[in-house]
Amino acid sequence: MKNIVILISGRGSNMEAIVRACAAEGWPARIAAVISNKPGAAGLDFAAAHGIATAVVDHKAFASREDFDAELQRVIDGFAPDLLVLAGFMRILTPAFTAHYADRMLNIHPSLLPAFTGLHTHQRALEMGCKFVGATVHFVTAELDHGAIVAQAVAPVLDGDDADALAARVLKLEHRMYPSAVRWFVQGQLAVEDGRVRQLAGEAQSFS
Ligand code: NHR
Ligand code: GAR
Repeated sequence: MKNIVILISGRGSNMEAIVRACAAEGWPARIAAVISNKPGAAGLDFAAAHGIATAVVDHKAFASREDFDAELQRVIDGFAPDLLVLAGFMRILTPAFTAHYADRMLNIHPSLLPAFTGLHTHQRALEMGCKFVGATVHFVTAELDHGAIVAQAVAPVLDGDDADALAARVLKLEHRMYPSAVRWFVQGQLAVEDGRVRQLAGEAQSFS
């Protein structure tokens, strides 16, 4: 039984999708904890209501990123994670932290990486006149939004779309894609070779 720890900063709808899929599909895993850097994050209420351990490590309480990351790592490791999942987690993590969880930390980013790393991705895609937007599940490394790509989802940009409309359209795809990617990891169905990720059971790594 593998232990999954999920980091959130807010609503936590991707965390919720993973929690529900883990239970409904009988993964060989359990959600050991949901941890937020923001006190009062709505996702914490969902996790607690589903009997999942929760914790808050408030980044504002620390003098440096290094100090925050060290405490966050200490709290996370108390749950013996096999996999660390970033789900709307909004703090850039230090190289020491990402090295500690190398090859066992995933993130979902709301763009088709390597396009639009960083923040405000849908607004930037609109401003560039993009005809598709999407999301990427990737392994997390010290280099921001640059880890090996596990899966991607794509959605069209329609007339009249604003960033919120795009985010809502992509979020529906995220809620299908991220649980699949986490399941593949805990089932040992991912192979990483030369920075490219293969799904070993023939499941599609693209969603639309
Ligand atoms: N850390 C590392 N080292 N590598 C990655 O790939 C990471 C990461 C931490 C978070 C999520 C990422 C996203 O999917 C993520 C990937 C926050 C920022 C950011 O600029 C950028 C990318 C992501 C998350 N955060 C600001 C900061 O100063 C704060 C922004 C805010 O609070 O709203 O940390 O988008
Ligand atoms: C999701 O769309 C995710 O792709 C994005 O924020 C949303 C989180 O929603 N993640 C980031 O922007 C990470 N920097 P959720 O909290 O409901 O899962």
